[in-house]
Amino acid sequence: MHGLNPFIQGIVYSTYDEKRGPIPLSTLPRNIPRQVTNIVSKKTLNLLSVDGNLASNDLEILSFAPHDLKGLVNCMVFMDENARGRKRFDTLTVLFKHAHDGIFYKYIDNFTPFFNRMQESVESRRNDTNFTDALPETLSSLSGELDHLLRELQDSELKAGSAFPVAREENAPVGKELHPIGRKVIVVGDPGVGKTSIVLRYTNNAFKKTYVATMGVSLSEKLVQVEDKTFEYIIWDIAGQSKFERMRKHFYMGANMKILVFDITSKESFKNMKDWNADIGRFIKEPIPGVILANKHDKESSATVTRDEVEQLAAKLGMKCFYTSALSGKNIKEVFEYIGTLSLDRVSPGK
Ligand SMILES: Nc1nc2c(ncn2[C@@H]2O[C@H](COP(=O)(O)OP(=O)(O)OP(=O)(O)O)[C@@H](O)[C@H]2O)c(=O)[nH]1
Ligand SMILES: [Mg+2]
Repeated sequence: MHGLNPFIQGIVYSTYDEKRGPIPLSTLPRNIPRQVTNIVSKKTLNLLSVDGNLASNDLEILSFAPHDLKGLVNCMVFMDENARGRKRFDTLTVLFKHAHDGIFYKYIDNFTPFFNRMQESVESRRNDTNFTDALPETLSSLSGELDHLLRELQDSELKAGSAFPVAREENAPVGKELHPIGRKVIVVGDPGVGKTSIVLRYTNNAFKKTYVATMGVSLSEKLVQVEDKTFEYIIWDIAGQSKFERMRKHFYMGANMKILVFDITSKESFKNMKDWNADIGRFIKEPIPGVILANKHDKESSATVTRDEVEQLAAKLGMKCFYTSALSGKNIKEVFEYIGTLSLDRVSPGK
């Protein structure tokens, strides 16, 4: 145990050394594999040098793909009389697992003040000779603050009724193989079609009559056994309202599976299925498997979309369609079992 918050895999402080290039100066825990710290230092400092206009103190999210990791990166530029160009470039990266990136995208503004404060304190000491020696303490106090913040966010989300993914203490540390197999599932479709209700039925076997529009994204997770493999679904229930359009592309990134939902009593939501599918395609380069849900099947008598139309759409998009009802629970479990078998085909050997 390294005492880090279970959502945080590590913290890396890097600098651009004039002779050696990008190097990690200090890490928490100390034993993060070299391959990881090297790629973090290179990629984050590249961000600063490639994009010269990038303001000091911008928070960015970067992917360190081969390691299933992402990082919240704080870029810093300090004045230093002794450095070439009189500037010193540092980055501070908080690493987390790809599957948990929703929390960091969603709450990036909540993290900013912590990084600002840390940067100020670093700035005042950056040119001290013992700066590097004091870094472990700085990282450890930042780690404590982030732990506190993450727990607060988790509490408030739980109170608000949305499921916050639970990062287990025994989460595999950096560099180790991950068990169970993490799978990011995105759920999209027009507002009010029943995305949140479907997820709630699946994860809690519950149903709510009142419609509360999802703000941005709501995350939940569920362990599923498919044949001899255990999957950890991280379900991203994405808000359908158009005001969330801009942030959506962030939510699509890294998805392994998609669930497209329409409401059989809303022709409009059915017509928009193609657009939702295309929207995902724009931001995810590799095609991902998915399924179409014709929801609110309990209201079949007032359906405005015919079976023929549904079949045509399914054929056109190359996906299977299920008639579901979050109200009655019809086909909900089956849908998730089905996408489990889809992802089985995609699990690469050795994973
Ligand atoms: N009769 C019936 N009502 C449903 C069903 N699924 C959802 N609803 C109702 O439809 C309304 C909207 O459901 P939500 O799950 O919040 O819709 P959403 O797709 O998450 O909407 P956004 O978050 O705005 O994108 C709620 O009042 C639900 O109770 C269903 O299968 N049958
Ligand atoms: Mg919703």
